[in-house]
Amino acid sequence: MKRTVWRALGALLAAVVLLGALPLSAGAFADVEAGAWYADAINEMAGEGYLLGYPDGLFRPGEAVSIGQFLTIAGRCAGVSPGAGQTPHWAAGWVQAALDRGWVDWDECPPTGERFDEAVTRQVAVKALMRALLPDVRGDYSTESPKIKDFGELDGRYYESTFAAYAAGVVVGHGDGAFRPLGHLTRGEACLLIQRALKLSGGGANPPGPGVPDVPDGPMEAIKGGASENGWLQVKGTQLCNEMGQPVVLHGMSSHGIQWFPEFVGGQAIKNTAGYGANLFRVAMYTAEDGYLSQPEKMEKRAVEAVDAAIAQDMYVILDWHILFDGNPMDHVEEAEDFFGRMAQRYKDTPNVLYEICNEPNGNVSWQGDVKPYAQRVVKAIRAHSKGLVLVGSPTWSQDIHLAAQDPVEGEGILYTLHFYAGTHGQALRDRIDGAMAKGLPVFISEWGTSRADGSGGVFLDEAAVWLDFLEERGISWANWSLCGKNETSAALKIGTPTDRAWGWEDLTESGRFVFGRF
Ligand code: DCB
Repeated sequence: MKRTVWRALGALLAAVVLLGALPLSAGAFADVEAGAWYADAINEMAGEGYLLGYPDGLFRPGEAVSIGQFLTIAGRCAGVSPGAGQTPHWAAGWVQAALDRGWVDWDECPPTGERFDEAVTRQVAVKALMRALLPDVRGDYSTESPKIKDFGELDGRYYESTFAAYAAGVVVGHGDGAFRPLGHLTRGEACLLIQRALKLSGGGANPPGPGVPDVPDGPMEAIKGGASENGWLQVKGTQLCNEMGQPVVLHGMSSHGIQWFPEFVGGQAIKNTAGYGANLFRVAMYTAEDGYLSQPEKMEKRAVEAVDAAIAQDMYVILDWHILFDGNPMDHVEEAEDFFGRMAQRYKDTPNVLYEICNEPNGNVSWQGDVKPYAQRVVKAIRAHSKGLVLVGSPTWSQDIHLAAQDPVEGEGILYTLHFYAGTHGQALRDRIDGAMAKGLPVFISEWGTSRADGSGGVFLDEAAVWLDFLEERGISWANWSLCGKNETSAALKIGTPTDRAWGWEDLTESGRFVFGRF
């Protein structure tokens, strides 16, 4: 037994030495002071992607760690994927993964969610951790129990895992020798325990990268930046603002064509993007290519279901009239007036919905002769019922915002879309945005991709990063093409990824990881 402890200490020492040799970054969190006893563990684990902290950039090391948080981090360290969560809670998939593997039992943490935010007891945390990372370690009663001063308080159910934790050196006990099985752990302490177990397990070589933040501000029904927080959106100058007039930025995924990928506009798929921090979703309802024009009832029903699924997650949602092969929106202006009139009526009391009236005009089409007059008519149809924002495209696949800037559409609550693909479009188009904004045009990136303009090639992540930094500086919102598992580089999911469960990092493509990491 002494041996095991020495080995554990040795591993820890090696880790400390290794850490010392690394250029220690400034530290990931403002409230984790360098030199604090838990700082190295937190910084190292955050650096490897196991910890994400709170969305406000703090870690809150002194706060009690919840069951949901603890199981999420343990799951990431064990390299498992989240399971099919039974509630919309952000941790549901991770708790399910722990339940499926017997790291915790139903009575310790029911999958129904009501206890996910409760502080975890030390005995449950240690059991889950040992089962997740060091399932083969054993400690014997006669050696380990004397180390635990308050052994009498330990429920027999936790003997095996607690002895194992002492034997391995994962738990070294308080100065007074007590384990406090029913006490709680701070987030800082939890981090130290998990890191010890992770190192002893030989893990840590293949970290998962950033995933679902372990501790969003609240349950996903009230995601950060969602509609319940921001209400009706409005435009002030060139800036998108919330109902109170404060700037807001929306980030999220665009669907692919809903006629081809219905499973990616189901409730679970949309919820998964919210779980990674998206507060926006775009429903791309193609008009041509077997879309709305050839099967209007079916496509409208599907679009409405997708919009409702996004609303259920408190997200903003773009209803996109996805013209593409039909390059001139005027060709079907009556259908568009009819459709958007009905939708605006349906969602007249719902601040979540934005209306994108023509995805990408292209071909032989002009701003003044076609797109603007089309927009005037459809805006009128929408405004008869709703004050929801309207997004207007422009010729050349929604790149000609300079033409719109010279001659904008009349009315309130209108933004102009610009679409770019990082492998095709660069500085010239960014300059065009600055030029249009200088003329007072509000810009919205309702579609962009990490690929070339044909949806494949690359991916071009360096170029995409330049683009996103540019947009962030200007407070411009965006949706990324696209949420599907098609065999093209712009797709966010790997081919064949199931859509009925949460997605782990390993489900995402290179593009998906980059984009989800930026929500
Ligand atoms: C846009 C469209 C979008 C298209 C992507 C990528 O088109 F809004 O529908 O998506 O950008 O090209 C692609 C899918 C393919 C699908 C194809 C046809 O990724 O899986 O087969 O639509 O439905 C653009 C944007 C920009 C430019 C050209 C296109 N451009 N385009 O700058 O030349 O030709 O579709």
